Amino acid sequence: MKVLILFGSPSDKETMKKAKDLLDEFGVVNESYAISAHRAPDLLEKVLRQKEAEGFEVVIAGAGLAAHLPGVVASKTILPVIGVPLKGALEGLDALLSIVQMPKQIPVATVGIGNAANAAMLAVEILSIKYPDLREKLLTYREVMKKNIEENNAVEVIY
Ligand code: RP5
Repeated sequence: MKVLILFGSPSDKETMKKAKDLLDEFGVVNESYAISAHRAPDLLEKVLRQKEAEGFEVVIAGAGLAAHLPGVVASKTILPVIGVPLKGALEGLDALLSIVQMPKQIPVATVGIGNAANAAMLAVEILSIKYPDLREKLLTYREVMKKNIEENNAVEVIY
């Protein structure tokens, strides 16, 4: 169970940590690298090849502004790629549209702006198809989430 977390710049680190934290919570091995698709495309290719050889199974890729990283990664691997649009300008709408509007045949599964935790959640769901222990953890997580929400929602709202 291995997830590769990539982002375009060290300035993306704080937001992308939410992905790492959730993967850690589920016991999914993960590694993070800040590699710019624009500024260091050769290094990106090299790291991708290396991590594929090491058995990484899903890639989470976060980027802001022109946000080409997730699409470039998707072009270079057949592993599922989950894109995280990050706020840089235009409140992240630029990155969202860039990542979500991939042309046919090379998809990037895109989560909400800055929602790196949901990218990790989706990665866990993908991996749970293959790993029964992870599937059990995910079912328990959902059950706990539901109970917490139900308990809170059962309390009358006081304004
Ligand atoms: C993108 O440009 C990065 O993902 C980052 O969100 C944005 C700004 O990068 P820096 O100029 O801070 O390196 O490629």
